[in-house]
Amino acid sequence: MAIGVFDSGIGGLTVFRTIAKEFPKLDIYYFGDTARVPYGIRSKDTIIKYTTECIDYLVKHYNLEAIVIACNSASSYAIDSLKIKFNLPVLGVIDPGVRAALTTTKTNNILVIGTKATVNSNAYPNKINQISPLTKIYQQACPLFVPIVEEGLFNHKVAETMVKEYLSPYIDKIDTVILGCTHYPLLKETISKLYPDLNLVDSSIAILDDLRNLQITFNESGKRLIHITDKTQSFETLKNILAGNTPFKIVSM
Ligand code: DGN
Repeated sequence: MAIGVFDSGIGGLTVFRTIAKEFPKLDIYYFGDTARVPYGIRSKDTIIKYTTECIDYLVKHYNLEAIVIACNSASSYAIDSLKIKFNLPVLGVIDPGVRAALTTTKTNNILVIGTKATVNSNAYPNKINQISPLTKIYQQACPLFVPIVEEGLFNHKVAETMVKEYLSPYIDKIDTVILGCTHYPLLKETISKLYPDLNLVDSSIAILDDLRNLQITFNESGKRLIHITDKTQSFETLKNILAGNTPFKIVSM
């Protein structure tokens, strides 16, 4: 038995890496739809269609006990339909991210950053409002963060410039930032260097508790395989950083 970890591309390897480190004997099959990334600019129907096709592939090829949707854009739009379609626990990143933010904010003023799709979905504010209606929520789409990370420039001055550009309007108002995109954990160091007092919520860590709570077989052989739909330059750059020599295969959809 195993789990599947899905992302629109390779950014979800931040989640794969965290889960793999925490559960060394868990069998994990990662699927990154590198041929059709980015999902963050697509419509809800397309995000649901693409995500369903990729999960279908994993479910048909492996004996899965659960699926983790590492992609925030897919978690924002597709999670309900995936839960209906697949007869398995489907974990998204929104709920754990919200939980972690609400338990760690001291001022109850939170900034959510993500792709345009995630921000436009209002998935994070809706969830926060349900649990904590008095929390003040700001949102900011940061479309240039994904290409910066994919070019390996997350510690470069171009990253610093864009972090200032996107975050500075909120700094006096908030104490917590939800990193609502798979790629953003790689910018943690740069954000903390500029704004050391900010509390950064990394969903790849927050989701570990949800996994621990599942009745799944954590004690397998620690098999790992990465599936991609295209071998892109960004895949090679980020795979080296996030997943070392984990084997991979290219599949066509
Ligand atoms: N994986 C996407 C997300 O977390 O929203 C980012 C990449 C993309 O599809 N733009």
